[in-house]
Amino acid sequence: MTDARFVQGLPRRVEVDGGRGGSAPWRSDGPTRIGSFELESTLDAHGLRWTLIHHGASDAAIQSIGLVFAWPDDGRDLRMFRQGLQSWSETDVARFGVDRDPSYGSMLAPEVRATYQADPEPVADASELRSEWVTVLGGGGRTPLLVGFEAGTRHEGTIRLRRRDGAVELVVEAFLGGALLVPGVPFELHPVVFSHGDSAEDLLVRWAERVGRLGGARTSSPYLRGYCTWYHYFERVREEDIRTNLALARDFGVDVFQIDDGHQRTIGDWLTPSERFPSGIEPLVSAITAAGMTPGIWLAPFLVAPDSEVFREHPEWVARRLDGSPHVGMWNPAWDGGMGGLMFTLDTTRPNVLAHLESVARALVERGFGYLKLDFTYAPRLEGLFANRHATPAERVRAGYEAIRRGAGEQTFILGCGAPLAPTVGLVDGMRIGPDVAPSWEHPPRPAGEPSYGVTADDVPGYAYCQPATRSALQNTVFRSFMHRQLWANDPDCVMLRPTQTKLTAEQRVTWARAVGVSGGLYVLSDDLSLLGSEERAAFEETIALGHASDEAARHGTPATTTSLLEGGPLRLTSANTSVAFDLDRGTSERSHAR
Ligand code: 9PG
Repeated sequence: MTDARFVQGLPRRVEVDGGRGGSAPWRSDGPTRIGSFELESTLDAHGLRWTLIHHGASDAAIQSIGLVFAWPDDGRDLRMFRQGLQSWSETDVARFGVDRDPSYGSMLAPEVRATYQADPEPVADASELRSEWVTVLGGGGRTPLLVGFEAGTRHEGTIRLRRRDGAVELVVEAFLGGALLVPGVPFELHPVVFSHGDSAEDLLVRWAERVGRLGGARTSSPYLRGYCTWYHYFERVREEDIRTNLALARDFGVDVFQIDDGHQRTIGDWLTPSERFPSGIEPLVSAITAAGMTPGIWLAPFLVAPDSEVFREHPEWVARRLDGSPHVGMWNPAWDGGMGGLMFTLDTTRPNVLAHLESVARALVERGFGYLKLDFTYAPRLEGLFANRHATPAERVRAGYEAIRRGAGEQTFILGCGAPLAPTVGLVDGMRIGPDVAPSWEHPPRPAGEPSYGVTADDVPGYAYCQPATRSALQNTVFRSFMHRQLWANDPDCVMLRPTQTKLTAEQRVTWARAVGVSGGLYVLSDDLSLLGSEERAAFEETIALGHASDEAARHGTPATTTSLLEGGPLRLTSANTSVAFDLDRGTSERSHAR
């Protein structure tokens, strides 16, 4: 139920650019004026509807516009469900006044923070917490209150909780990321809904159901058993690794056999194989298809390496930094690419770039791929000079996804990864909803000669969570379970069951496989399958059966849910008749029969 009393009584003021662009008391009887901007808003039983207009002689840039509410602070314990911006961003429950936003005191470059949060600016003080797209507030025995944007395709949205001048404030902020507004042309912001209910989990499922319905979410792909090369072979995958595992994958009932990072000569040249694939990709596609599986492939479509053909032929396709140099969307030493791992970002506001993305997707589908994993897709949301300066970060990301969907057609399964969640609804079939797993429970140590990631947890203080660790993937799987089959099919990331060449204990391997199972999300194995014996086989059968049942329930509107989200109970996922309790520190789990 919407709480009209809450939403009608309490707005205080409107802020532009977090107050740096000015602020004014909110008016209920007409537009609120701040400098050249005018905000027309109505708050009623349905929530907030708002439209922004700029009056002036020329275009004006705007970072964000926020509506500030007074929060009735009664001194009780207050908690916030924190939803992260993109696939790898942390999702959890934070205690107001105790926990910190990852940006607090951050010395990282703004573009690193903008990889994981909508607004790259650090929070103003130690008390401030934020959640992206949706939040639920509660704790201390309160009735939980959900605050959520109805969509995120035109712009992103952030909800903040903070202490100002002794009072607690709730801020509902539309993030436009410096996009230019045209004088006199109304920019309709996404409506914001407020709802109260006894269960935070139910509120989230109902919100996701509404957002999915309004956004034309693609939720009907079949339950998916996959194989992925990444978490065993990493970037060193070879042609023969595909062949060996393909022969064994059939035995595991694999539907989609996905070749991950490492098949390409360099980032950006997606149709040119690496030298580790001397026969090229086509014979492997044929072999996978002949084995009765759908071939899948990984690409980071919006990134191009300095040494790629696409960049050398079309340097003008790349966005620019404010100083005019090529826009850097990622630094990953493992990719090299001619400049030590610096990768440039394609300008997804240029029609010829979109035509290129469309033709790459079409070419991959024509080669026989029916599954595309689109990775590092946050890149075009980072600040920079793009040809169309009227496009918001959300629109730049979505335009890229739209082009790929046009080229790939309706039948191709598109998996979003490293993806801002909100802008992609209606375009993706699956979505990675957590950071990378790893063959270790905690963050792997800085690599020494073994297949590895370029960037480690130590490189991103405050955001270490977003770097590979099975423990973090599990946490996100639990907290984002409500999205499954409402917004897309959740991809919790790969299951690793190999008993050797791993630092995961037997119990940790089963714990993670159970989490993937009970979540109902994509079940993708990533091992050298020849290492799996009868014990691993049994764990696979047990957890995939759990997955089938949970996914079936999710298709009927009841995804697996965690319990007492805001009361700080133990981490638990329950679906149909099974409940699994997790111990994140130890990596253990207990499976029980739910009522
Ligand atoms: C391939 C991998 C896998 C994986 C993706 C993504 O350096 N980094 O910060 C970094 C972050 C994420 C990452 C790799 C490196 O993982 O999530 O499933 O496809 O890319 O490179």
